Amino acid sequence: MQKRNTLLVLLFLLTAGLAAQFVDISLWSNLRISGETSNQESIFRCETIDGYAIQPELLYSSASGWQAAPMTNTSGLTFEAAIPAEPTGEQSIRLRAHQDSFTFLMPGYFGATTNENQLVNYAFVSTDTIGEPTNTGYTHLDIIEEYSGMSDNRIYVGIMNNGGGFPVFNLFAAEAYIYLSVLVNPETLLQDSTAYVMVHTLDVGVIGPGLYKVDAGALIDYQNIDFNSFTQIADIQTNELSGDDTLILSCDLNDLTSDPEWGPWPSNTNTIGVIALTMLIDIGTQMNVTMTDMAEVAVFHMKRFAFTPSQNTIPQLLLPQVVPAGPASCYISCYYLDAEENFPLVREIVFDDGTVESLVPESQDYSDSVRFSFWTDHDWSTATLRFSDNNTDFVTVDILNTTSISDEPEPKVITSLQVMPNPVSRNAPVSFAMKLDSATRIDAAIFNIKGQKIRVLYAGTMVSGNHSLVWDGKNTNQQTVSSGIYFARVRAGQTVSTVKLAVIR
Ligand SMILES: [Ca+2]
Ligand SMILES: [Ca+2]
Repeated sequence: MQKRNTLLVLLFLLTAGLAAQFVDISLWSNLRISGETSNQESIFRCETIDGYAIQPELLYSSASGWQAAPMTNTSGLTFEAAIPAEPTGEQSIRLRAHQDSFTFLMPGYFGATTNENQLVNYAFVSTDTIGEPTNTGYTHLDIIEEYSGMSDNRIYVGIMNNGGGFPVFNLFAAEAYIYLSVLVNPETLLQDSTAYVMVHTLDVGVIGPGLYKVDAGALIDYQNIDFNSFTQIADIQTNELSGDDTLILSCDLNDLTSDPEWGPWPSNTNTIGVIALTMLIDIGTQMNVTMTDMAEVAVFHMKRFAFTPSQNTIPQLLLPQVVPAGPASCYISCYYLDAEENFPLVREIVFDDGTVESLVPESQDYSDSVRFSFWTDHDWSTATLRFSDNNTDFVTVDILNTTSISDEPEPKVITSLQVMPNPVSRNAPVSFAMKLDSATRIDAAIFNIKGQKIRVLYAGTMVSGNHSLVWDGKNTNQQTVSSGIYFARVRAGQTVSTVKLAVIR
């Protein structure tokens, strides 16, 4: 039991510290929600960290309390869930991930109207083995579940025990009891190894109640724990939820985060490492301290995610742009901005030939405008950018391909393009003679009268000078084309030359 605990503490410190050093310990990123769809759902998405792809569990608030929604791994590291929308009011989402002896979660949030004296408003962290300590009569020191909560300015840790209340002193047994929760900043733990401890006990000359700071090394060597090395920095509040066998320890976040050794706050990842413990002090002759139980390691992600599905405005599309991006290609972009910070369920470009492509977001932070872009070498003149945050109401903007049109005369790359013979007769190859005044990228192809590319003649760089290309009158599938009108188009840099061909069979 004690060996296991030592290993767990070490694991905790190393996991938390190393993760903060080398990996983003925010297990989830890019939390975002859509508008309410016609199915009366909002779609929630997030990314999880590569290598830590633990299946997230999602709870959402509803009029009938917290409900679970399954999260699906939709692509890569992206997880998605459909949240049934409440007709009115705000909804919240809490995520939790549990693996081995480690839980990562968003604590329950206490707003102005949330009662922090009700266990139902806390987020469940994890269960703990029932039966420690093995001595009879210590059910109050046996942690069986842990809970978490936060408000805008406090952090709450709930310890549920195996019954017997939360006594701090037993006169007949000459014992005092300590209920405590260790708090660490995973991002600075390895630099200064400072841990913080909320302590609930009776001061019998060993330690009194309060918020302390201590070198984490003193906790690892808990069998020789020296409370003299603990420095009190503030008070804590405790609250026993007697009907639920749960003790709530809480401290002011500012007392914690304003301590010089805590580090910057809010931190990059907004996380706090938490571990709940119970201890027994033999106040007979020895004042001996024994650790009696320890809950699982937890990392609280101090993030609240809330949204109001009944309120929705459609997004705005700003600054649509088409810019050249190399030979015969362009870069299409626009900015997407939504008042409710909804991400788009539809984000597509529809070209004039009906081709539909997905625009790619350059960020997933919808609290600000997000640039969507798409690189294409598609042959197009007009296109429509089409977005929707709820898959029902759409916002569109039409764009023109201006990349081959310029106010300034383009440097003329092709000085001549001739075709022989024209009209084209049966089985006679068509020759294109052209003169280039500089080395350039050339894309030459034959198109039918519907504008469909039927054969690529050349795609690559050509040096300056005279060149010729030959078309054997066949399409890409090596079939001889039928009689009719065709076009040979040669794109050189940003200039395009087209020659009409009459094929007579
Ligand atoms: Ca236990
Ligand atoms: Ca919206």
